[in-house]
Amino acid sequence: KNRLQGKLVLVTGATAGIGEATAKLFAESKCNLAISGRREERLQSLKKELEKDFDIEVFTGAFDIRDRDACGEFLESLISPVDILVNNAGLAKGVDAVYDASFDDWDTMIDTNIKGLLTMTRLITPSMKQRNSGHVINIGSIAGHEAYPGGSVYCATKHAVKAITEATKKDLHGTEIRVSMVSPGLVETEFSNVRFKGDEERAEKVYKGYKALTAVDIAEIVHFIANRPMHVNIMDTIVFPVAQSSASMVHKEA
Ligand code: NDP
Ligand code: 8X3
Repeated sequence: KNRLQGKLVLVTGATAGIGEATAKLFAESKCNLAISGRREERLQSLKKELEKDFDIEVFTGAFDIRDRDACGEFLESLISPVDILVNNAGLAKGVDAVYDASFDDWDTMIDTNIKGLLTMTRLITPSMKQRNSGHVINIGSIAGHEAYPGGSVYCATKHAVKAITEATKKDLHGTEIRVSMVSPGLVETEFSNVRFKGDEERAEKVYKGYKALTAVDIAEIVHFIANRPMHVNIMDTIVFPVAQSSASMVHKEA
């Protein structure tokens, strides 16, 4: 059953990976889309593809989610209120120990994964509250449930996403607004390329020797969560590839 047709779904970080796959699935359900990311060209080509294939409206916003004013301007440009907000934009930078890591990397992760997500939530939830309707779906991580060496700040940002999700649900207690989180393990996207700053060989190694999750695997779960009946609120889902049993236990063929 499609309960999503005609909804406006905002997906942050839709220029790659999980966000792009999620935007495509909502488009298949005949949702209108607002997609964001810094890479304008990718947004434009996704808009073109989805409008042509699904006869929907796609609004694009090429901006850095760390820029609060740009977030606000994009939302003001939308002609109808956002029904579903998928807070997906995020990244890891480096796997350095806390005594070695770069301050810039820390700022980037904190400003994007925590403050960017908070900005969008802060700007969009008032209109959801006014309409007593809406759904916020945050992309967390297994790194929001466990911490691993080299992940002090990335894991901290994802633990923050878990805390923000839980607190947002409680702030909206008694309303019809749903608040959910998806916590993936290893998903093969541009994530490791970004984490290892363009070292492709190192990035590829992360997904070698086992079948990692795909962006579509996670998009299907986001879509499933959104498409539940209005009284059903899925709070969190931890999703691993079958070869993974914890953040750092991954069974790889030699
Ligand atoms: P990708 O690198 O493939 O995609 C990340 C997306 O986030 C891109 O669209 C990128 O757009 C956007 N983004 C990053 N920084 C900014 C910024 N400053 N402003 C605007 N957009 C930004 O990675 P994934 O698809 O894997 O990551 C999506 C989410 O999933 C992240 O929150 C990540 O932490 C989480 N996650 C990923 C896992 C994995 O193993 N891959 C596992 C668990 C969680 P652009 O570069 O165009 O700005
Ligand atoms: C991304 C998954 O385990 O590489 O959130 O941190 S992990």
